[in-house]
Amino acid sequence: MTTGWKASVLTILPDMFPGPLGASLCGKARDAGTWSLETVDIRDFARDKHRSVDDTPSGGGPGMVMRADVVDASLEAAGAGQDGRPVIYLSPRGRPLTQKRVRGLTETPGAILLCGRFEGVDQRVIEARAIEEVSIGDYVLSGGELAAMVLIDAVVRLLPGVMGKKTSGDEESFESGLLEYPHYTRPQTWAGRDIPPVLVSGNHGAIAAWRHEQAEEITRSRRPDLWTAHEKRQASTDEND
Ligand code: 9D3
Repeated sequence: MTTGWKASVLTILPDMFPGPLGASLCGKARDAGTWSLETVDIRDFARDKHRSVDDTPSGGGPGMVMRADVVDASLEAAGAGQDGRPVIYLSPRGRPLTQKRVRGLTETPGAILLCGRFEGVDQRVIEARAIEEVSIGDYVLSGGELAAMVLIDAVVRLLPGVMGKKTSGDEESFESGLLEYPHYTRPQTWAGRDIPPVLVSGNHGAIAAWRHEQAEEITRSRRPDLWTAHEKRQASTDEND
């Protein structure tokens, strides 16, 4: 394939891209043609002399709203609905992005990512094009661009050939529902702290057991939501054997 997975990012701040996506693993995969990035400057689709992309909210209230006509024209130009790529609007009121959705996106030819600024996009264009809304978490960003980069990074690292086989296995360990155990490397003693002796014992059974306990304790203390889900899975698995 010549282009690979294609991300089209619709934004009024195209200069933010590729940004971090041009470096490291994502940058190398892009140079290799595993994926490609196109930015579409929404402002190019404004029709008035001031090139306005936003207007005051109907019904009143603070801030500005991105115009349906301008956003829709940018979506059309990006090929929305023409090539099997889902259109995703990065929005604080979207469904939370999950590893499951990320994995699903690796099976599509790419994605068209609409980045909001101001208070958001006119609801009519979201409905007219049945656009999926996705959030990256419960905190407030200045706009959708960084969220689009997060989504792209998460997808690209899963594309074939981007990471070694070993790291895609570590994917599965997170999906098994526990946070990771702690890691150590040489020197054996640093700043008066030793590596836990079990890790240098050579006893692989004891090492695996220790790591599992640590993963459980870290999950229990930091992520009660994951811990509860893990316990439920354990209970239903035990029932069946
Ligand atoms: C007062 C209402 N605000 C919603 C929380 C308005 C508002 C704040 C920030 C509207 C848009 C934004 C910009 N944020 C995003 O575009 C965004 C986002 C986010 O803020 N948090 C998590 N995920 C995302 S995805 C896009």
